[in-house]
Amino acid sequence: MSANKTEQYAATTLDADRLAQSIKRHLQQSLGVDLEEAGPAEYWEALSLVVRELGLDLIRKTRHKERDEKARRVYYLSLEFLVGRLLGNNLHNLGIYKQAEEAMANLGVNLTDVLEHETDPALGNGGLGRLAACFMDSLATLDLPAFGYGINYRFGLFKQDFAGGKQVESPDGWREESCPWGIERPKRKQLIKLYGRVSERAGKAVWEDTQEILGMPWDVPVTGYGTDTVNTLRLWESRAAEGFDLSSFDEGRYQESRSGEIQAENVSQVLYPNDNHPAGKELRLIQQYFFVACSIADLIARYKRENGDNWDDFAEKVAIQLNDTHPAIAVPELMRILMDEEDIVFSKALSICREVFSYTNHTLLPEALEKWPQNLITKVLPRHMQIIHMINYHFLHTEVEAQWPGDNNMKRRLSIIEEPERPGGQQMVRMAYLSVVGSHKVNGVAALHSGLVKTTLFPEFNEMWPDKLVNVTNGVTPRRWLDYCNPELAKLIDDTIGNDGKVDWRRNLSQLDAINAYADDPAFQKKFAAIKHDNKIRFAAVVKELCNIDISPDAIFDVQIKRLHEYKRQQLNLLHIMALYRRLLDNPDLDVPQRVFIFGAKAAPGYKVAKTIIHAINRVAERVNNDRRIKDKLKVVFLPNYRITLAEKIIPAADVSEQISTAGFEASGTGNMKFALNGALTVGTLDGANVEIAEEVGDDNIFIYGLTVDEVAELRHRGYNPKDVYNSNAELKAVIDWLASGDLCPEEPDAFRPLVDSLLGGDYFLTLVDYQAYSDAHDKIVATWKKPELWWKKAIINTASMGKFSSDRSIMDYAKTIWNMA
Ligand code: 7GP
Repeated sequence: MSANKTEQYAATTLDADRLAQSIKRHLQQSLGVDLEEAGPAEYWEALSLVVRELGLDLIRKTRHKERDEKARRVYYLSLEFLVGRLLGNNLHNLGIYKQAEEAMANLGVNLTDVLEHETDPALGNGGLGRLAACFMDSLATLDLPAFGYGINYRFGLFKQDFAGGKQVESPDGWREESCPWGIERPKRKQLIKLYGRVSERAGKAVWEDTQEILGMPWDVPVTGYGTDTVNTLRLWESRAAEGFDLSSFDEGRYQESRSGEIQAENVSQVLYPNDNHPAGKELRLIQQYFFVACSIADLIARYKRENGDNWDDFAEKVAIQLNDTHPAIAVPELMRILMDEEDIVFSKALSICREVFSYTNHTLLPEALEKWPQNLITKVLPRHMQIIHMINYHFLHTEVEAQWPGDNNMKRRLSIIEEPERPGGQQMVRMAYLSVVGSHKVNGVAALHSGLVKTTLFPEFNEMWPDKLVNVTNGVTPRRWLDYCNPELAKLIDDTIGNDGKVDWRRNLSQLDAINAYADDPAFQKKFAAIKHDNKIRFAAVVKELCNIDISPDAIFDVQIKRLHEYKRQQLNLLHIMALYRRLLDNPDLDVPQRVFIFGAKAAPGYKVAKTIIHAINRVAERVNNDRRIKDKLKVVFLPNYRITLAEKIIPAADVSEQISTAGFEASGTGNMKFALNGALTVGTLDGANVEIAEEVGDDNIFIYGLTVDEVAELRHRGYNPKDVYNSNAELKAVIDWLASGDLCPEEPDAFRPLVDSLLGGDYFLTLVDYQAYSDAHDKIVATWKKPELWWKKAIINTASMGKFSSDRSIMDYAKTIWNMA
């Protein structure tokens, strides 16, 4: 590992003067802009080009080094990479942030303003996509040879606005702004096939009469912190293959004449906006196959360039991580290449696949587990469907048979192909089973979740292959989520525990532990609290600008930011806010601190109840924020268009972190880690990584409430009627009745019906059951807030105890237990 090499590299070539010269050169010669005309946007682009140059140079060197060392590479296949803004992060990682600041100042511009001109590449939905981005950062920081492979969507996750409190979506054409980070690499383009049919010639399967589309790679350099290593995120864009007949376009009959054929450009057009829910559309399957086929062909070509045609070493050189089941079609794709193009027999091909692939599961939600109709796969990828049958046959009749001889029921249960429940139903391909059967390791993303993967999701697989299912607890990169987003706190930590090579918490987060010694120190508490206050002032200005709401930095900032989903239970937060408001109306002189409840969340455009929850929160916010009777004791803010850039501003300003999912539903969560790292106290259920956060910070320093996984199971077993809770809790009944009354939305009195019906008609996510415990937990929060020395002690302990949750630790776990790379 190369401690300060980059700093040396950057320092010797790029001090502030050299940087300023390069910026000017790019302004004039790359962008054709006069210095006098240049504004922050142009400066942003020019500085990005400077950093890109440096990145490309280092990518080249990284590639040479890897080629010489012939190391194993990991390929991280993911339909989503939610990278966030790149310029500031790259400057930090390359060790030239200060120089850039100085260079810009010399040019009469403020770097912070310049950085605000970058649009977020929103190439992901939520947790799964952001995790992939944190992992890319850690892989480079740890000098591990790695590629990320994904799709260069033209439209990322939609932009969100509110009209009358309702979510309104519009397309996010992020690339219409200039994006200097992606570099087109025509030399590495791929041609992939779709549709057609399979015939047999001379005993060999031939996939023919196919349509072809071209995959054009765009490479994004991924810098590591304090190292020369720069890895590549290779994102594929679909294009019409050469020779694609465009004449019918001219005749205006394009749509009809080619109906039944896909329009190549459509494939990489849009990210499907679903989180924890598959879209099930043909185009989505094509997206999956498109990026998988391009990536596998690309990595095989690299292997052959470096190692020749000998397949014996392939598994030694290549590890492929499937980020959920979205890339699962990679298993039959690699089988197809090995068998049909490389003449390797089935059993050998399967064992190569099993050495190479591993699969991460990110959800237990039954409706989120991908299944594709067999008919659809047969139509789009006929050869792959045959291969899936071959894998399934071998699996059931050799492996399952050996484990449970003669047990046909077990074969039916474990079959990759699910038989229809009712006559006339469709056969479905279970992508999770395909992924498990094709991999050597399968991991969940937090200890609790991985346990449930073993006991409830894949118990039979766990019995068959006791070493296959493992845990790798998620993590977040401390570079972006502390150093970069909370520079004042980063500096306080440096000043307190040092930053001298021996201590380097940015790369060894467990060193934060040393901060625990200061948790009781009044002087340290004062500084810690002052930083939070500063962050809150800055964030209050953002709220004023975006929402025109005044919030006081002295209030408790209580934050829930994540995708809108019933299992995440924003509705529980809402019901409690409504109750607080009513308590204040009953007694405006109630001795309570000021509180601001802050939300950020996008709902999938087709998810009705989720959209209703957004609408209801906004309507309650409007009412509460404009009611003078409660004397500003309560405010509610719903920030529009939540995204990485907003998260970076909210998290350092948060006092309370809401992690309140129904136990057993949130696989891990990663926002929970970011908040605690920045000194917010968690109110949460014993779900996902909250369990491990509680272990690290200690039960006294987290507000845990609500049913546990076992209690949830027990309650479901006993049977549960939400009306019983509703009728026995007067406060809860009153707020639900209020929601149902139409009072909050007179022009559309039934607007909140879908939410009320979901709560009273089944309450699958047990919102009502957990209501009282949640409300009690908030009372404890208020009591603690009233004792500042206690509050700040807990906050400091939270920051100090987050060492485990660095994505560097996660990546080292993968490297050791799954990729065999460390
Ligand atoms: C998320 C999980 O919901 C979240 O708990 C976890 O922290 C995150 O992945 C990273 O592991 N899942 C998704 O974002 C998702 O879309 C469906 O899952 C496949």
